[in-house]
Amino acid sequence: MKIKNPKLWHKMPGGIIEGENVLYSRKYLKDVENLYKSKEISNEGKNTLMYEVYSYSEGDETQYGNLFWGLTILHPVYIEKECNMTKGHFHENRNCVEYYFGLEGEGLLLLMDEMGQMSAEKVLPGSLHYIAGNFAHRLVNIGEIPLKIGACWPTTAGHDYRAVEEMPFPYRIYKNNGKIELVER
Ligand code: PAN
Ligand code: ZN
Repeated sequence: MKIKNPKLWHKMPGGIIEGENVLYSRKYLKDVENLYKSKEISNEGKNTLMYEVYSYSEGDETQYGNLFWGLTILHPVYIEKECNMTKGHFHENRNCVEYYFGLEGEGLLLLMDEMGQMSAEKVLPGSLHYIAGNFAHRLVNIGEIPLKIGACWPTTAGHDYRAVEEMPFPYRIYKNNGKIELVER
């Protein structure tokens, strides 16, 4: 019997499990500019790479009980001092929970319930974050290096971005002279 080599999931960007069932997507500023307060983004700025998402699963994605394993990389970009963030979403299936955990860099995880109440957790290497099924979640990079987090969630969860567009997270996150500021909209 041959012993198999393990998948080095945290090295996904290095291509270690490339060619297997890995999905990859990226967002440029032009894809997410509406999230930011600034309306003065140059055409050149719009091509800034903001974040990358790898996700991986085996077997049938429509099968209840199956899981995605994911890696998100949020680059250290500031739009007039506002920190880089993911779009943020609820899961379409509000029963589907998720774990995030910090790998590299420094961030915040914003959690918002369906009434629009928000809390925030510090994300750092080794931190573990349980995201209940009925909470919208958004990652924010508050550091100077890429923020990398691992994630695990059901393949049947789905992404509900619309609910967050209709009821945005109530705070914007800025870094001003090295200090993090949460500013109410
Ligand atoms: C993550 C997120 C990823 C990107 O894999 O999808 O961090 O964030 P947005 O999807 O909000 O752009 C996750 O939470 N999956 O469920
Ligand atoms: Zn999610």
